Amino acid sequence: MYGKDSVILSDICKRPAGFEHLTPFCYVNILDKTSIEEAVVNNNIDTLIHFSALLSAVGENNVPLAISVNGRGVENVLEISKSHNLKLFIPSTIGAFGPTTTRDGTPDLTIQRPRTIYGVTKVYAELLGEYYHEKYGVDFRSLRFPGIISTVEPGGGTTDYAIKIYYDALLHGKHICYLKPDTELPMMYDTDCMTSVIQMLHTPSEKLSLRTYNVTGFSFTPEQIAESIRKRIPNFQIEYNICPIRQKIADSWPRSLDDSTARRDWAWKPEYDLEATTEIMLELLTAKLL
Ligand code: AKB
Repeated sequence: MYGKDSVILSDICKRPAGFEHLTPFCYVNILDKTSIEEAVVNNNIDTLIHFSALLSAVGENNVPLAISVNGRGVENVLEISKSHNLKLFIPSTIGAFGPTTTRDGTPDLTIQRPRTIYGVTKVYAELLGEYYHEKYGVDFRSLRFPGIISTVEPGGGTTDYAIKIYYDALLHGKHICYLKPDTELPMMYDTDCMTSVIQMLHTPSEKLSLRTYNVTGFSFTPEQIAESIRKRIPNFQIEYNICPIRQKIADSWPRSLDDSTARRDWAWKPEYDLEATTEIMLELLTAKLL
């Protein structure tokens, strides 16, 4: 869409095999402000998309690292966005809500008392970003995502099972799920996620009534996703071995999100439902794995 030379990927490790041809790439350590600033200045960057974070489950196992990557990382990119006049996108999450939030049709503006370090640092990112916007005019934008389903293998989240289940269905015909069969969570397919970021970044500032919006695709339980897979792989089996940490996190998160403000302000509309997601995931993973 932008031309491959207009986007630079960055990481603290070499990019994965198969992605070499995609776009230019550079080393950036989110905890080292100089390395971010060098990349911004040397490449004349105007927009920064800040994805690095420890997710909900892995964050609970390494709280100090989550505080520094999720907290210090956000402070660094906000300061650099202020100094170099960047547009800045930082994703937020359903994890920014907690057990005292309404769990069905959770609105944009409501109680946010998360009980994970991931959630606490994401509320910090939302509030600090909005503060930098108000005080310094930084063009900060954020979306609260549900679980994102893509073919990229997941890393350390509570919603990871919704990706792993497709891998397991194709490779083993069986998935052992760490959440209870009736645990309902909101999710979204990869393409819709990327579309929402691009659409929101393109929306003129004056049309944004918020700086942090909910966006969502569809909600389901492990039982329901298993049923959707079974329509295409009839022998597929699901068993349950509950992980208390992830179950507790999932039970504190919304079952569904109200994203009507995003729909109204910048015409947000997801394309993928559960059936379309199962269809594309099985098709793409069949090509990748089999
Ligand atoms: C997680 O499960 O931690 C993430 C999220 C919902 O933010 N996928």
